[in-house]
Order: sequence, then C-alpha cells, then structure tokens
Amino acid sequence: STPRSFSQIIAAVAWEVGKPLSIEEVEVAPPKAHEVRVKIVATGICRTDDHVLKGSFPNIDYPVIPGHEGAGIVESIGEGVTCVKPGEKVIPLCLPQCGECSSCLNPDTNCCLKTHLYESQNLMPDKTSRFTCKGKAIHHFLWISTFSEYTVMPDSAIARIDDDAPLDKVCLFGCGFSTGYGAAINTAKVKPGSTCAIFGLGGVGLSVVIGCKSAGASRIIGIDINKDKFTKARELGATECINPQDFKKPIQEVLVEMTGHGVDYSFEVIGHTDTMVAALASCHMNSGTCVMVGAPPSGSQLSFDPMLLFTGRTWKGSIIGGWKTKDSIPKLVSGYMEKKFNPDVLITHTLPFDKINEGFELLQSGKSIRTVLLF
Ligand code: CND
Ligand code: ZN
Ligand code: ZN
Repeated sequence: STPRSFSQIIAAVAWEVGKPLSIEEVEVAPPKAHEVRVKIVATGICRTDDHVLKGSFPNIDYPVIPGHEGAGIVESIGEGVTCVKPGEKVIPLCLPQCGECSSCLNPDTNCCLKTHLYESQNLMPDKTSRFTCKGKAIHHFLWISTFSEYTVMPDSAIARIDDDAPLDKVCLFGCGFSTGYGAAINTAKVKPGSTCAIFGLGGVGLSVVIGCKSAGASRIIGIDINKDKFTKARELGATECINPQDFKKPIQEVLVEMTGHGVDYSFEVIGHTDTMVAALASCHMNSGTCVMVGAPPSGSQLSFDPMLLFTGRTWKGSIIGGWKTKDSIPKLVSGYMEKKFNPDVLITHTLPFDKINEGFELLQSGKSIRTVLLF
C-alpha cells in the first residue's frame, strides 16, 4: 500500500531564533524516492540543538524542527530504498554517507559532501519539506529532525541497527557518544601511556574521556568551569579535574606546568573560540595534537599566534568522531550490545517528549549531562 500523510503528529518547532521550542501538531508527508519515514522512539538533547534555538548554528532556515540524536523504527520507505525495511530499528544519521562523493570514496575521511557543511539540509534533496504546521512548510534540520514523532530522511542518512538494541539508550550513538569517543580513537588516535586534556565535560566531552581511557591514556585531565561535572568525569577515567576559575594564570600555562611540556592530546569540546586557542596552546609545542570538537559559533573568527603551529603542533577538526556513519554506527551499537562501552552513564534525565523545554533548561543550567526524551 502507498504510504499516506500523517496528521496530528507531535513535534517541537523552533518558529524563530531566541524562542523556546513549541510543541505542535504537524503533518508529515510520505517518503519520496530514496527517502524513509521513521517513527522516532527516543531522542537526546545535544548542545548543537541549543545552538539552533539561539541562532548560532550556521545556515538554518526557520521555522525548523531540530533534533539529531534519535533512534526509531522504520514506518515506510519510498521507491528505490534497499538499505532498510519497515519495522527495522534505525538511527538517523546527522552526517550522511552517500557512498559516492570524494569523501565517501576516500577511506580516510568521513565528512560526506552531502552534509549541511557543504549544502543546506533544511529541505529534502528535492528542495521540498515533508513537514507542514498551521498551513506553513516547516524546515528540516540536518535532514533528520528527530524532535518529531515521525520524520523523513534520505536513505543516505539512516543506518539499521541491532533488533535488540534499546532505543532509549542507543540514541546517544546518533551524536554525543560517537562524536566524543571517535574524536579520541579516530581523529587524535590517542596512544597508550599518553596524557590528554579535555576542555568541557558535557555529554560529548565525557565521551572523549571514555575514548581516551579505552585507548590507554595514563593521564586524563578534565577541565570545566562547572565542578559538578567532575564526579562523573573521574568515574569515567579522568585522573585529574581542574576549574580554570581556580587559577590566576591562563589555563594553558597551568596545563604546561602540570605536565612539564604540555599534553600529548588536547580536545576542545565547548565551542568557544578562546578555549579553542587555549586547547591548542596546552599541547606539546612540537608533538602535540589538538582536536576541535566543539562547534564554532557561526560567523566567528579565530585569532592566534602562528608560532603555536609553526613549532609543529597539529590542529584537527572532528565531525561525528570521524566515523563513516552508515558503516560505523551499527558497529558501535553492536559494541554496546557486547558491553564494550557504556554510554548509559551519560543519561542523567529521561523525560516525556512534551517536557522538551525542561530538558533544555537542565542543559542550560548545567544540571544534566544528557536528557533523553521519549515519545
Ligand atoms: P554541554 O553544554 O553539555 O557541555 C559543555 C561543557 O563545557 C559544560 O559542562 C560547561 O560547563 C563547559 N564549559 C563552558 N564554558 C567553559 C569554559 N570557558 N571552560 C571550561 N569549560 C566550559 O555540550 P555537549 O557536550 O552536548 O556539546 C559540546 C560541544 O560539542 C558543543 O559545542 C556542541 O555543539 C559540539 C558538538 C560537536 C559535534 C561534532 O560533530 N563535532 C557533534 N555534536 C556536538
Ligand atoms: Zn558522500
Ligand atoms: Zn550533537
């Protein structure tokens, strides 16, 4: 049977910058060719969604349905879809893997050229929307808009996962855990016995801590201005935690003194330009590697002393942990099922979907690590 439009679907709409999300009834059109309609079961709240609400995420068209850390079940498929079938468990991919572009064909890169960084994903590939609310077309976010009970995505932006996977937990593989863990494992390639510094101990930064620990780092220094984050960081493997506000000196000088010569690997997982430069200056002047994970505010510019790079430091960025998403996210979920790692510890709150604004308040006040919303 041909799939129909669904009406009275509950979704959270950002009508304009600076306003809280508004729970609305929306209509969700059926998937077109090479598209999939998914019933979202659970979705996490990531700081990137907050950037969308604040207007600091680049190239967003409002009104928009945010959300990019979800898990669900395929409801229907459009013509030509072969990778998933109705009833299968899936994770929507906030970074697609088209399999055909120069990045997808290169075994060493993951940033598919179909990503929003290259071309807007506020509409489906045919430049139309599948969402309507109050007679208005609503934009998609990263092609996946997981803050909606049903959502449509291209088949390049979906991965089938294990039938037994608990969706209320594995949604974190859609962004936070995969991003942080991969930044340590794939992008930095942390070596056993090394020293690491992680700036920002939110859901993504703590996932970097988990990655550094599993790679065998012997010293893991967590840095945050909210000391309430330190207990969990220590539980997950941080050997020391420091608050920059406890020092008169700039934090990079503190880290160089603590280590004698700077850390081997530093990670910026906040998204501020000043901490991006501080993280770079914190690693060894010659052999140090600094990884930028925090999302730069749109339109920002960096200013730094070029000597920081001239002496040999490496500065890298990492999108979704460097994973080729369609290939890797199902394997990460399988690793979770085999108890190789446990991002459950990052979930501090679980709320019904209509309490979404409460979830954002918990994030903004620093009280939550990850809130998972359930439909
Ligand atoms: P969250 O807000 O949970 O964590 C940020 C942490 O940084 C908090 O614990 C803050 O207390 C701390 N912090 C804030 N300012 C400072 C400061 N000046 N010095 C030290 N610590 C500070 O955010 P999250 O973990 O969900 O996300 C972190 C960043 O990662 C954010 O910018 C998000 O947009 C980005 C991101 C990137 C990617 C990617 O693919 N690269 C994917 N998802 C999210
Ligand atoms: Zn591609
Ligand atoms: Zn995210």
